[in-house]
Amino acid sequence: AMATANNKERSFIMIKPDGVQRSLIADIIKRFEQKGYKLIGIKVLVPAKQLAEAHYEEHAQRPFFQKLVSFLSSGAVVAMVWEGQEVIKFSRNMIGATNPLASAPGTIRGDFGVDFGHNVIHGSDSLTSAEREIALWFKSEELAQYDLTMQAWTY
Ligand code: FUP
Repeated sequence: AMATANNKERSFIMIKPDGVQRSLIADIIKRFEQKGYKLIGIKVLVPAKQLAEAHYEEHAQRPFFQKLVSFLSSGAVVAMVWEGQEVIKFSRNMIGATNPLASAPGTIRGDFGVDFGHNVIHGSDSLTSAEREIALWFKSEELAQYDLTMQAWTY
């Protein structure tokens, strides 16, 4: 990586209740891990309605808002923070289009998505939303700082 690159960019990634119910946790994590991104925060929770509303606040005036919020708080989610160069843009590419009928094969929604409203995963869409969402879901002490470089116990 170039010295000027921001290897510390962070994105908020969340496996939604349908993704958890369909046993996709390991597969989704594996994609980010294999690409080389660094997992610095992870937890499983059933989001309170208030948290779900805050997460989707940009959609508060949309007709589908209540459905969106009750879906997100209907079951367990896996909330994560992934770190690495261009992670926001790259994870949106890995996630694929919002409409599962339009998302390319090879993307998470293209491979697993069935329904427009239940689309398996969320990923921040900009630096501003990433910062807002990370602060909403995680305390700073829940984010780990560490290196992924080779250690003496690896070949
Ligand atoms: P995305 O960033 O791809 O998750 O999509 P959006 O932020 O546009 O939408 C957030 C969620 O609202 C999506 F998961 C799907 C849902 N949604 C609807 O249910 N109906 C709509 O018309 C638009 C979005």
